[in-house]
Amino acid sequence: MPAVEKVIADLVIGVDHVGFAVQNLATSIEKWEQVFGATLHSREINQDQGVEEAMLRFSDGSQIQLLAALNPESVIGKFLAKRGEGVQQVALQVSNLELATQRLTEAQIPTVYPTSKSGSNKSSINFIHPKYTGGVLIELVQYSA
Ligand code: V0V
Repeated sequence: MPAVEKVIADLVIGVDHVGFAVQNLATSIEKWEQVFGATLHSREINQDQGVEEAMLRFSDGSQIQLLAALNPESVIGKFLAKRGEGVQQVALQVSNLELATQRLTEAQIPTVYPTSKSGSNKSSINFIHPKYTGGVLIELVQYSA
């Protein structure tokens, strides 16, 4: 059993966002704006991840991410087909994603990618597989300075 205490404890800043898989991005944005009072912060296409995503913010700075599939074979497309709409990820902001990925790998905690990928708002992202975290996909996100 590898040592898993404090693996990335000094690198985690806090919860960055909760991500929802949605069928229709425009309708979902409208719902979060109209019903819950969130404000659209950004909207972009990430071809690498096969998603169109929107980040919405509340007045305290907390964020909701809405993820729509660009095609049925994408991660979100498969998630929607298998499970329907719902929470797809919880994202933690980290101060150093490469170091976090390295430490997780050393501790034999399964990351989805060996190195960082591009995320929204010029971030770098990686993920911890849900089989390690009680069935919840954890995204790790680092924003450029
Ligand atoms: C799959 N499973 C999940 C899950 N996806 N459990 C909780 N949350 C999820 N999101 C479970 C599924 O129920 C199965 O459990 C098992 O994992 C294997 O399922 P699968 O359908 O075969 O899925 P895989 O293995 O093909 O893919 C699972 C992984 C995939 C985690 C590898 O979702 C992935 O690559 N995720 C990272 C990329 C990503 O999520 N991109 C979209 C967001 P049982 O049946 O075995 O118990 S992009 C994004 O967030 C961006 C751009 C951003 O933030 O900026």
